[in-house]
Amino acid sequence: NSLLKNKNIVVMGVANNRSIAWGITKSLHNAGANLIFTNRQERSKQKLEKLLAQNEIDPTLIVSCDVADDESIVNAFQEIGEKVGTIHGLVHSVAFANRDELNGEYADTSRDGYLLAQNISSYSLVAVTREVKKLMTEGGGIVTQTYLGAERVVPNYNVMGVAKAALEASVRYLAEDVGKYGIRVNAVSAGPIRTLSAKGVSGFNDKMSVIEEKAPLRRQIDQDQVGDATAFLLSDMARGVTGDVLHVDSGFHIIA
Ligand code: 0WD
Repeated sequence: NSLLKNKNIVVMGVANNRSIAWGITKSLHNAGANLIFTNRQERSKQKLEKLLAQNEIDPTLIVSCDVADDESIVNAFQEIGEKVGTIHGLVHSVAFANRDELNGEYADTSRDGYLLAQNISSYSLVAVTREVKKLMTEGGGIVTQTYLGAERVVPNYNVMGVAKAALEASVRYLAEDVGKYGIRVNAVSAGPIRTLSAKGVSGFNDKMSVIEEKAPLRRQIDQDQVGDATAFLLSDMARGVTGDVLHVDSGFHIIA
């Protein structure tokens, strides 16, 4: 399809072929977008280059960006601006929390662990929006990745649930800020998908099996489903949608 033909879209957070951002990459590529990638680590960059080559996707640009570091964010988007120019879309698919705080009691979360989860998983969207909006001179779309643990208590998700709640509130406040420039900000709330990050959450397998039992569609969610929903939100088809959270979870969130 040509939903995103001639659109320049930045994808943040491809760690490997299981990453949600990789499913999104495939959907955006199929929709005809030109893709710019950011990676935190050199190791991820090498994996990404290999993946892209295997799938015959020619990246417009790959730059390094550590979202924990304002200077790194500023430099990354400056380079993107210089080498690519106008940006039409951005995918934010990064999060982090200490593994030892993704189990047990939320009340035991340390101050540092709390701030780290907020910093990488929530504040990063604010910092990135501030930089990318300068390049979205023709309007654009920003999509982040969230999870049901923001709205409900999901066992063990703990500090990350609170970070996702802040992320979803940020989506609304940012949507109001940048709406006047023709930029939309939305989130996709994906059901559980087996990725590198998901390995850190205790009891993850139980979360997956409950989807097959209880969700209206009674089947697992995969990266490609999240990819297609993200492509929709970035496209003109979703031009009337902003500040929203779209659940891609086989309908699980509607079930009591
Ligand atoms: O079930 C799941 N897997 C779900 C994940 C359900 C619903 C939502 N999500 C969310 C995650 O919370 C996250 O926001 O989707 C997003 C992507 O998660 P993923 O695809 O499950 O995880 P993974 O494949 O591990 O990718 C996470 C990325 C990695 O990319 P890089 O390029 O850095 O290797 O986040 C990255 C992580 O390293 N990341 C950072 N990127 C830049 N700066 C940083 C950082 N400081 N810290 C972590």
